[in-house]
Amino acid sequence: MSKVSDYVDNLLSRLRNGEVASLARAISLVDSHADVGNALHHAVRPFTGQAEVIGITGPPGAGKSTLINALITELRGQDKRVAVVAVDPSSPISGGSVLGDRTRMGEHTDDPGVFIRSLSARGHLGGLSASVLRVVDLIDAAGWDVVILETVGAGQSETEVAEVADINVVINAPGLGDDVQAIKAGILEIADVLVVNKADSPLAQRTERQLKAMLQLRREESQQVPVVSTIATAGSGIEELVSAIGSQSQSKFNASKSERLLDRTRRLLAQQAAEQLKCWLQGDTSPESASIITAVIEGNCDNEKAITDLIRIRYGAIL
Ligand SMILES: Nc1nc2c(ncn2[C@@H]2O[C@H](COP(=O)(O)OP(=O)(O)OP(=O)(O)O)[C@@H](O)[C@H]2O)c(=O)[nH]1
Ligand SMILES: [Mg+2]
Repeated sequence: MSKVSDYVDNLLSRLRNGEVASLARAISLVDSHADVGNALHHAVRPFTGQAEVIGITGPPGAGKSTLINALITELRGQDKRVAVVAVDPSSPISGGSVLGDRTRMGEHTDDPGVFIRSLSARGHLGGLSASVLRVVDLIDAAGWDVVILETVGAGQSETEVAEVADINVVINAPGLGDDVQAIKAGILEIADVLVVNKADSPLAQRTERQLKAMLQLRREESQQVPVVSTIATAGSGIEELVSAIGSQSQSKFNASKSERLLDRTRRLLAQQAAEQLKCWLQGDTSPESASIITAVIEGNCDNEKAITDLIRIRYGAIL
């Protein structure tokens, strides 16, 4: 056996025994060292599929971290072990918002049933969301019941990271500029549950009305997306939120863990395939590919056919 596989075996068994330090180590490895990280991710795979991954997304200052703090309290009350991964796709280095997160979830830092980790957006070959999924797999294999993924609102990459979650909760709050505009169209589309936080504000009802109207415009199945009002600072509405998440999860995956895992892994593979194809196609400067691209420019070939042809001539793929 090689040194790498000995090391991976040892780390895996400590991880499976619930050693928190080994989880932190494993996350750093998967996050940075390609070879050992890949081997480790491969090794944990058979043990994944138990944890439920809940995405919490929304504009800066909507109250995500405060709400997560309240959610942790609720879930701990149900005896669930909760891990939180905070991701900021816009900042290359974890900074201010992470410090903020630590304070807002501070009351749980001494609880061995709570694990909080921030992930910076720096240096993720193959895409940030693929990295997040791998980290989620590690936490899952380490036996945590729930993984909460906090993503700060930052456009396209935010939506991609949010897609890692089985169930997405999108949070909005009054008083964030042009209220509902703060929620980007793309993120609304992936919402399984919508939250109007800061319901103690006099403007909250207006935000809720606007949100429901926007939801109806943008999604045909809008009536299936529950809108929950919360006051995260007071823990109010959290029970309702947990039950809305539960029922959405039930209808989305038929309450089946294997279906949830299938769905999650399918998304991981699709994202990696997209990244890989992009690298391949961009690097292909052969005369054959140039002639296909020229055909596109001259209007003699549509994009879909060109993509198929580019893959076929270069890789002999059967499409
Ligand atoms: N009045 C009121 N204030 C709240 C509520 N929830 C959160 N806040 C406050 O709103 C501010 C932002 O809360 P955070 O939890 O840090 O928001 P966030 O969405 O995590 O912010 P970022 O991580 O920076 O994107 C803090 O000052 C909270 O105390 C609420 O329900 N009512
Ligand atoms: Mg936060």
